Amino acid sequence: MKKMVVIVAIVFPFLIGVIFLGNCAEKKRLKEEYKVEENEKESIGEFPLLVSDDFEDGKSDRWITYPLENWKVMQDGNEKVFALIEPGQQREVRAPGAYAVLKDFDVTDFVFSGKIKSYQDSQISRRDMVVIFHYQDPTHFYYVHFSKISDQVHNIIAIVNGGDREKINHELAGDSQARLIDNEFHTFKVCYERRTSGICAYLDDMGEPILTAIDSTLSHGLVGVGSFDDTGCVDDIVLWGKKFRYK
Ligand SMILES: [Ca+2]
Ligand SMILES: [Ca+2]
Repeated sequence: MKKMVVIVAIVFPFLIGVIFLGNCAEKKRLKEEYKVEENEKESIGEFPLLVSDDFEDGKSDRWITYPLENWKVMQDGNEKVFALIEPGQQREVRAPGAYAVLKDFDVTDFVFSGKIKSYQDSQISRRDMVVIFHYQDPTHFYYVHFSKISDQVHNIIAIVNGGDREKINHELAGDSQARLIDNEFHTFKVCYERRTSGICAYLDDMGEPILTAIDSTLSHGLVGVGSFDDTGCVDDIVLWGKKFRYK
């Protein structure tokens, strides 16, 4: 009996130790496998994290780019960024001339955030970077135009629906706050809620949108970035959302 007690006293804590260490190893493996960074939120409300990209691996194979050769991952200071190195050309409809969209994430509701920087001369008031969403094909998508000035076609939310782009945001032409004023990075966030068809766009201040709209014309598609007719770059892209499912 005494022998039995001694064996249990030695073996039991040993087994607990093995299970505990095994659990730690499993957690470490999962963390490595999915590379969940401490600073990346795994979900926003009910929307799971779909993708994040800081371009530090030098790759851009998650993106479809237009024009193909105008985009490349390159060094910008201490960071690798995804850069639009040549402006796009105007196409058959008035719309951003260059863009890159994330190819695997056709979303309805979403929150899309990241950093954008314009390489255009800061004296040029019509300088811009855009955020694309609900992209379905080259002439059907929405975009948020961030610029240095606000008017009917600058610093707006617009729809491209088979023809020239049209302003759809509530803020009157000239009234929206234009913050793309320099050659620094600016944090953006664009959100769409399917239930209300509400669209919100933020720049620098993540608490107060500078552009708002309600529109349900397209309702789903890919997200991305670009510029109407300038150059610039993006970094630290994060997308949370609900994937669209064909019925
Ligand atoms: Ca980076
Ligand atoms: Ca421009």
